[in-house]
Amino acid sequence: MNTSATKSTESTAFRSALDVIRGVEPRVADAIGQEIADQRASLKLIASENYASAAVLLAMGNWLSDKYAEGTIGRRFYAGCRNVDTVESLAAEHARAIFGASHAYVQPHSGIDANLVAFWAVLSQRVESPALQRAQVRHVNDLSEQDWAQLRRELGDQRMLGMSLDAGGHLTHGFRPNISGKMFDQRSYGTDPATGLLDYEALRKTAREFRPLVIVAGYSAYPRLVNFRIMREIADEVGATLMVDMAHFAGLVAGKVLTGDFDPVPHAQIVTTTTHKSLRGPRGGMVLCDPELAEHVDRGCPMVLGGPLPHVMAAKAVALAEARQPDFHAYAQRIVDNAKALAEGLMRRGARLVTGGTDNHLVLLDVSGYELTGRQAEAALLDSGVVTNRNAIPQDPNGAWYTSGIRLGTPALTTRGLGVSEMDEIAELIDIVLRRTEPATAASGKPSKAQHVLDEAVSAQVARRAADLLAAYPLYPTVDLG
Ligand code: DSN
Repeated sequence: MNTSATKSTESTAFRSALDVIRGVEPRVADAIGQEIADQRASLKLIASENYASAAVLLAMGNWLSDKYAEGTIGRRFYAGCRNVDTVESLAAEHARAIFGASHAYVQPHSGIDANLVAFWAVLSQRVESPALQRAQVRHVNDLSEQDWAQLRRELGDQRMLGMSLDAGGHLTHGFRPNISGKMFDQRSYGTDPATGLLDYEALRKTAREFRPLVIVAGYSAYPRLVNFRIMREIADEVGATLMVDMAHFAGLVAGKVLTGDFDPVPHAQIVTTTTHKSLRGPRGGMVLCDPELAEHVDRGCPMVLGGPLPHVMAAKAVALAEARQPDFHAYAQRIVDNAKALAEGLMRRGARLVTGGTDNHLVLLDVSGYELTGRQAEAALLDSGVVTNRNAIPQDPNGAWYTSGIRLGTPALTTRGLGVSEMDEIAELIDIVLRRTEPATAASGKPSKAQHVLDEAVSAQVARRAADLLAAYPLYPTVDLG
């Protein structure tokens, strides 16, 4: 279809949808319209966000949403699931083909859900527990208090070793306030304080002492590559299952930028991901695994998950079909080229980056050099039209709430079409804002960790330059809402 025909078809589809919604609750139609306007107007550098295609978005708004489909294909708890079976098997087929996985489970609603499914699958495969066996074959609602008590006794204190949150790991890799830190007796590995890089020998030593059932690799704020061959070697040495959470970099794996030792799928027994970050699909999760884990993973619903979302599985199938196209490889490579250009632009202007650069889609900027907390930097940048999120850095003196870092990612702006020269200008804008921002004074008379002061003329000027940059790369150029 030519571009003007596509433009007219997509515009008609979204306009008609908004008209229908407006007829019932106009405030919802307005909020949806405002969201696209806001996204079009902002310089989005949130490393975990992207812009899904019109086809992906439209695949979610339909009648598949009305269907219950607990269970899996061929083993449903509801009748009438043939169309759900079709979209679920298409999504799984595309996922297996892209990632070279022997099994794909596409029901998880999010990355956290995918990780919970994976944890239960590993426990169920590895731990001798009659109570767990019973739990797996019955609906969770049918389990008695005694069943649950026995399950807890039999599972005991299984051990998990995951990357610490401040080193770039994720909440679900055993952070104490998260359920993963309560399900397991947990210990963390970090990064080398001098370099910020993963220290495989320290990790090997911890694994030898701790003897975990599962080692979790993967990250949400580590700007370098992880060698999954070494991770598997360590896991094998201590008898652990290697689980990799590739939520952040799944698009780089799909796009064949991360291959060999840096592709988790050939090395880990189980890999989880979200589908909406660098993979550019709908908001959701997915689990890939070796054949021995497949039946355990497939029990995710109803063991761990509520009813699957068939409309989202349909959108996953569409997004994964897109990721199988050759141009997705070029997209994935541009994400990394852009992140490197952004990192170089910042460092040339004197900024300090955790690990001194990046090899993937994200940059972790230590804003303590600007004498700011992450929270102040995040707010000052937002005032100036640059959307980022604050993030802890290793051994962060300001903790996980105020933080000393800003995480910047390039998947979204790369989708929009911005390239390396725009990244250099963005580095300049970020540097201008952070140099001109100061901590406000708190009521105690000390510098505040939360409030900042930035001259409005500076933020307005940066916001204008950001808008000029974006004007050359319209978001959803084929969607005109009138
Ligand atoms: N919230 C995601 C992120 O921003 O990295 C991870 O869950």
